[in-house]
Amino acid sequence: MFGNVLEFIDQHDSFLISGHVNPDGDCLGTEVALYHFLQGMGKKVEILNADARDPSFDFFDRHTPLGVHEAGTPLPDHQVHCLVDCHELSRLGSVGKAAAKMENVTRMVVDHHVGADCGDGEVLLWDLKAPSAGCLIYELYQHCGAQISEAAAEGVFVSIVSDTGWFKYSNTNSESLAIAADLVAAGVKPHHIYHALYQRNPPEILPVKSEGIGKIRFEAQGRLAWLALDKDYMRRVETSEFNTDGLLDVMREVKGVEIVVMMKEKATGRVKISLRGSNLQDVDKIANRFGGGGHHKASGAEQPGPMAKVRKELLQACLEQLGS
Ligand SMILES: [Mn+2]
Repeated sequence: MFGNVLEFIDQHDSFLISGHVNPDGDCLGTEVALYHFLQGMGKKVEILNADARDPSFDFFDRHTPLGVHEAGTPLPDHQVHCLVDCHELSRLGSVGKAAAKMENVTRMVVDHHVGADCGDGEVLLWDLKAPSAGCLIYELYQHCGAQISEAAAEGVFVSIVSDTGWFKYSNTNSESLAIAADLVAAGVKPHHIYHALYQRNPPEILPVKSEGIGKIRFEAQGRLAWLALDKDYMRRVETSEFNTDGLLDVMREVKGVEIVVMMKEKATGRVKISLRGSNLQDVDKIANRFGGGGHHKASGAEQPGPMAKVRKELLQACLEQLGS
């Protein structure tokens, strides 16, 4: 796989890199690492996402321009479009719509999510067993024997800690730890990254967080934890810049919980679904039933709404999976 991809990269000059909507640490970190890898090979590279990065990722700006697409405008010229941490144009938001209109572009997938056949890619750097998409860029460096730069190492490190929950999840293995050790040797400072990501909250998020915790509910003798966040609450989340992923962790911390569900109502009324499973539960199967997907232990979907309908159907599907 890596040999073919390197050969393909060799034969092309200009690359556009885009990740999924609401880019997370794996998505952004992988983009950053791939950007520097391609630049190191003398390529013309640009990153363009549908959504802006979260302010906590501002440290990436030191080395890497993370461009944001203006919806409805055409994409800059490029020969290769790299789809990062996803494998379908539909995950790219406004960038995907603009990309569908481009001709003579080859799509390269850099991903580790469950999916059928090739997705929308023709060239694949796709490994379901990779702890993060960024690990695939690390492997690319290894494969061609190039020294990883500090900027690229930082990207791969953020991708790993993001997708392993700082080495807490079941995808933490000797491989992800060995890669992390190598990245630290290349100059990455884990405590700086942790501080940048999690220890710069404004005090205003605390009441929003505690209100969110108060909305957590349990079913099936505590095996299912769920949380439905309506529009009004989500507006306060946005103004306070609170990251609701923390609420998923709060639910996962409770003894006996096997499935965690978070539903967030967008301003449009659509409902974003996040699912997390314990070692006993494959939540990707539930996400698939609602038109989504991801990983076996962490998956998601989006539904048109209304919230009450989504909540009823989703909780029913979770209870069915739990056999209760
Ligand atoms: Mn990922």
